[in-house]
Amino acid sequence: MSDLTFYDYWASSAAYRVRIALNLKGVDFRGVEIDLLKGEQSQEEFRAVNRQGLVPALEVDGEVISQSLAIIDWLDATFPEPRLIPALPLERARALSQALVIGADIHPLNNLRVRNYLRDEFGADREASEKWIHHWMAEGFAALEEQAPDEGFFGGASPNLADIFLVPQMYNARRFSLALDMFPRLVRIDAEARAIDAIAQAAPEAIRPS
Ligand SMILES: N[C@@H](CCC(=O)N[C@@H](CS)C(=O)NCC(=O)O)C(=O)O
Repeated sequence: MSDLTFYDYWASSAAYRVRIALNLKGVDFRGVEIDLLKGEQSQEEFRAVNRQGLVPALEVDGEVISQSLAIIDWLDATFPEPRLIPALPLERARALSQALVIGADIHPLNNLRVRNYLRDEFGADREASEKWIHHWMAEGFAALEEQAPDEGFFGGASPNLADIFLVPQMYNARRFSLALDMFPRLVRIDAEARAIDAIAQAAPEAIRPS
């Protein structure tokens, strides 16, 4: 059994994806909190772990995996049950494509360092920043809403990679007060996923240090 150290931050939605995968698979790990608001991600100690200065990162027997998708892919290959990334090529491509709407096309545009850059270099105030966030989230959610099933999860009877990316992004949407009435299927899937114990225990409010 590998020795796993997980670099996490309670409010990080990218780390939240990995927490869900770890919990669904029931994997044991040692958690290390990197406080993004205190700037710990930019300090040398963490940069030595992940040169990008981003959470999540997973250290496996001294080897570091960064990027939530790569970490979840490693977890799925190493702890196959329950399977999160489908095996059939077309289903696999669909799940990756849906997850990447969030992981590649929504989240990176709305990340803390991007918001800070917009503020510091372009003078974006709170209102402008929120408008920016809403725009990119709504555009990605609209594409996902069209692909979302009327019942069950993106993964069918149980959550798959797409659902694992959706739940934290819906948390971000609520956090940044995006109106969600245009996305009823996403709202339903998110609520049903968060009712699953392993997913509920990965939520920011469940792990936030007091
Ligand atoms: N594509 C990366 C994104 C990682 C990322 O952006 N993490 C954010 C937290 S959600 C972070 O560490 N931000 C620190 C910063 O912006 O300074 C992944 O999926 O792991």
